[in-house]
Amino acid sequence: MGLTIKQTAHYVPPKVVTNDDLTTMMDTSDEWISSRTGIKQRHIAQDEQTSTLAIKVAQQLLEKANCPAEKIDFIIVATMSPDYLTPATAAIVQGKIGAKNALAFDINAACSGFIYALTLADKLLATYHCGIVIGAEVLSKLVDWQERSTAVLFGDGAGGVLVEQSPQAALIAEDLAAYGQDGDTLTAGYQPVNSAFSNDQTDKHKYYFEMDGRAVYRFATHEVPASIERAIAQTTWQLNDVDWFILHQANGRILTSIAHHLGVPEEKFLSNVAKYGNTSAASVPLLLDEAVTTGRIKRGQKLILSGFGGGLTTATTAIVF
Ligand code: 4VN
Repeated sequence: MGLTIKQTAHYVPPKVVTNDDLTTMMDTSDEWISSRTGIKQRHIAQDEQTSTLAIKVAQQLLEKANCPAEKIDFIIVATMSPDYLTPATAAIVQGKIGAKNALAFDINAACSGFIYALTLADKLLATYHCGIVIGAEVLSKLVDWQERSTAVLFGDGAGGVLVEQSPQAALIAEDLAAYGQDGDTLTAGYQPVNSAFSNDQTDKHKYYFEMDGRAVYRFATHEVPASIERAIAQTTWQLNDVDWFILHQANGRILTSIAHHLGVPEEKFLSNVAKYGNTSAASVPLLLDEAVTTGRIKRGQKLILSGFGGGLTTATTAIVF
């Protein structure tokens, strides 16, 4: 028994902010942003919360799968930008779509979150039958819109999958890892201690994204190929058998660098970073759904899904779609 992906869906807020739009807010240029990151635009939430995006994805999944909400046993939302610390974004989704028999919780493994959640879903499907796994982010609320080194990178969006228990396991290998000792190279959302007993004087500034870009870039180019190699080693596949690599859309140049490290043609690395920027936990399911919908990814194909980033973390799964 294992997991099979029944349906995929995505939703992004309608407002598009182009690189040129950003030049009116900070000292940057389309040339700088596109040449270093491959990003041309991003979608930004105006009135939508993270749950709003996730609910749209969940509703589409139910509709596409022709599945009544009562049949859903679990809902996992991977996010680093939840509406609240409690209730969980997944619980908000559960209430809104009327999945009255579902358990619901969020997980935070930053840019690896969706893959961590998918792997957890695989374990839950040992006893449960049907679930929804969503990656959803409104990263724009964690961005300092005066700070050009990070503001140009991130965007908002959501993607997800409806998964079912199946005798034919589709998730055939997993490799999850954490490097917490390097966690301070990528932080956002610091919650200061604020009690009658505290003297915490931490700079509020820490609420917004802070990234040692070089360190995280170096981490990604070394640890992501290693994680992919370890996942492949658990299968009967060779690297060249993989039809598509669906990686976290951190930055276009990082994808090129990872492809070179692995010795795989870059054309096998799907990308939509130009349209959406870096959407953390949402980027893998958003790319997966676009590639399925446009017919690039077909049933039976061999996929590598891989996330990497905050934590620091990496996460790879090998999937027969
Ligand atoms: C994983 C990664 C990144 C990331 C790291 C560095 C970076 C994205 C640094 C050099 C800069 C262009 C941008 Cl590898 C972010 C996350 C968070 O999701 C996860 N961009 N860059 C330049 O000057 O060229």
